[in-house]
Amino acid sequence: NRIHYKEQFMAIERTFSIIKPNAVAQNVIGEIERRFEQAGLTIIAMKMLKLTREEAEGFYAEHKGKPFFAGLIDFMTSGPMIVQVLEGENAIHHNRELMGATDPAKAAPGTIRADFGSHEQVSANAVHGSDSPISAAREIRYFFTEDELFPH
Ligand code: IDP
Repeated sequence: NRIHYKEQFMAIERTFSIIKPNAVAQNVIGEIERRFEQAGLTIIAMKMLKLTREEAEGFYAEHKGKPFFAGLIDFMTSGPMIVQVLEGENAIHHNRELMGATDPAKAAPGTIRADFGSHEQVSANAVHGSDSPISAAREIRYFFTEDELFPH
């Protein structure tokens, strides 16, 4: 039946998103949120916060030891950012498409990172988005409790 079909084929997912400190400093929070909303993703949780080094290191634990790690932590603790949960069909992949490639200089034209990321500093690439369902679950839990999520 119809309901069954929808459940099976419309993968409604949640993904974790950050509007990074450089984008907050550039005053483009609204422009970035507009892109998510126009693409059909719904913001079901959000807050502004400034990470401590410990929090940033825990969040990016998988990158510990990489040459860019210290610079990434410096950048991610440099100012306030927006953490949020986006919900929608294929939200994880859809968000990654809207974001564009990690390096803003290589991101496709019209993507968030191409438009708002730094072309001098890869870490300042404007946004973060979970890369898999397992990461999404971990990252959402890192910043939000269940009662801070407001599904539509
Ligand atoms: P992603 O954010 O596109 O998933 P990851 O490889 O998971 O990319 O890297 C996490 C973050 O670390 C990136 O968003 C970027 O801010 C930073 N980063 C990744 N690679 C580099 C690099 O080569 N130089 C500086 N920063 C980097």
